[in-house]
This record gives sequence, structure tokens and C-alpha cells, in this order.
Amino acid sequence: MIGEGQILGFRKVFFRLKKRENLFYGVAHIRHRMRRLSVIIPTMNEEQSIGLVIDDIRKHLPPGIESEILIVDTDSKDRTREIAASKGAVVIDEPRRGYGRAYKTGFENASGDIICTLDADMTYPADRIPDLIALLDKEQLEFLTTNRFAQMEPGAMSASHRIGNKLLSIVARILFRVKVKDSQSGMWVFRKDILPRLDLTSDKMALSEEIKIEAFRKARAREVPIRYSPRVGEVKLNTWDDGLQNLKFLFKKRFGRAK
Ligand SMILES: Nc1nc2c(ncn2[C@@H]2O[C@H](COP(=O)(O)OP(=O)(O)O)[C@@H](O)[C@H]2O)c(=O)[nH]1
Ligand SMILES: [Mg+2]
Repeated sequence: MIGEGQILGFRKVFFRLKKRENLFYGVAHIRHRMRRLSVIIPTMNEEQSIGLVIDDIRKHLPPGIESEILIVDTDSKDRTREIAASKGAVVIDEPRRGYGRAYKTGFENASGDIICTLDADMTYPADRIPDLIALLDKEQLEFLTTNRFAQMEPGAMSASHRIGNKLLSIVARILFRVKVKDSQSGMWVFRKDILPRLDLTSDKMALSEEIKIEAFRKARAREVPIRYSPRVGEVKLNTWDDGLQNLKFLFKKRFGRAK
């Protein structure tokens, strides 16, 4: 005869074993999925900030994950490359101009199975890298982008830039039905193995909206709120030219051939 106490005892042991098993598979799962992280940073004359950005990333790299920091540099005339190399980053030369081109070259050279991107200007929160990676794993997502409007620090974005970004995001939402509030954010965390699925045609700033459109349509993707801080060093973007180009790009991608 098995008494009630014994049944409770069996159940306790069973659930304890189950918990241990879940823990084991959880860890194995993380190990299996996250062997290596590649942080990719495009640079063009960012000597004032690149060292600070690399230090900031290193300070917050998730424990237990191997990582590399790749700098994709286009003709910096200052000490950007020297500083990056002295801090142990891999410096890749990409003389062809364009933010999108730089990222595509970075993706080709990345050895990690997880890729994280951000600017070389101290605007993005490197301290969020570990929890964004954890979220990717926990929710079984493939692509995370970030919403800077959630916690915009004073002076981080000019009014014109903010209005332009909002407008581009609304157009992207209408034309492509993607759930993004910040189509121009440059901080993404994603699994490298989704790249062959994504049709990335832009070599310019429009790559930022294009990668989100592609990822939201073809992979499990989500947008996450982040903090956005004022820039160190000079902005490389031309608000009106790039804004207009990005708008045209959305229409071309939707209705014609995007270039
Ligand atoms: N390699 C490379 N990097 C670029 C180019 N244009 C911009 N960047 C970098 O891309 C990032 C985004 O540029 P940024 O001026 O911060 O634009 P914003 O954040 O949209 O205002 C910065 O790290 C720049 O140094 C380019 O043509 N080539
Ligand atoms: Mg920037």
C-alpha cells in the first residue's frame, strides 16, 4: 500500500528531478546556441569615442560567452583604427563608403553565432548587451532591434532628426506592416544564421530600416526599449539627405527595385 505521504514524496522527487533536467537542458541550450558573440561597429573618424565604446562593451560582455569586437572602418583620417587595434579589436578596412556597406562587410567577417551592432559614438547602451542576448534565447527569438524613443536622454537627438525618424517609422509600418517604432535604430542583436534569409540591398543608411523590414518578415523578431544618450564626436549623417534617401528607399523597396 502506498500512503498519501509517499505519493507526495514521489511527486516532490519527480518535480525536483524535472527542475534539474530543465536546468540542464536550459544551460545546454544556451551553450549550444551561443558559442560566440561578434560585436560589429562601423567607424569613420571616431577617435574621440571609439576607445570609450570598446571599453564600455568589454566591461559589459556577458560572462561565459566568447566574443570578438570588429571595427569596420572607412578611410578614417584620425586615430580611430590605431586606438581600436590597441584595445584588441579586429580592424577591417572597407574603403567603399556607406553605413550599409560597412555592416555587410562586418557580417561577412563575423565569426560569432550571435551578432550585436552599435555606433562608435557612445549613444547606445552597451550595458544592455547581456540582457538582450538573454532575451533572444529565453523567447527563442532570432532578431532584436531597439527603440531609442523609449528612454531618450536630453540632447541625444535633435528635433528634426526625431521628426524624420518618426515619419520614416510610420511609413515603414504602413508599407511593410512591421511593428517598429524606431526604424532607424542602429543597435540590433541577432542570430547570424538568419542572414542568408535576408535580402539586404542597401549599402547606405537605409540598411538600418531594411534589415528590420526583412527580419520582421522572415524571422522571429521583436523591438525592445533602450536608453539613448548624446553623441561623443561629430555626426556623420546628413539629416535631410539621408532622411529623404531612406524615405525613397522604402517606396522603391515596396513598389519597385530597391538599390
Ligand atoms: N565604415 C563606415 N562607417 C560609417 C559610415 N557612415 C557612418 N558610419 C559610422 O556609422 C555610425 C552611425 O553614424 P552616425 O553619424 O552616428 O549616425 P546617426 O547615429 O544616425 O546620427 C557611426 O559609428 C559612424 O562612424 C561609412 O560610410 N562607413
Ligand atoms: Mg550614432
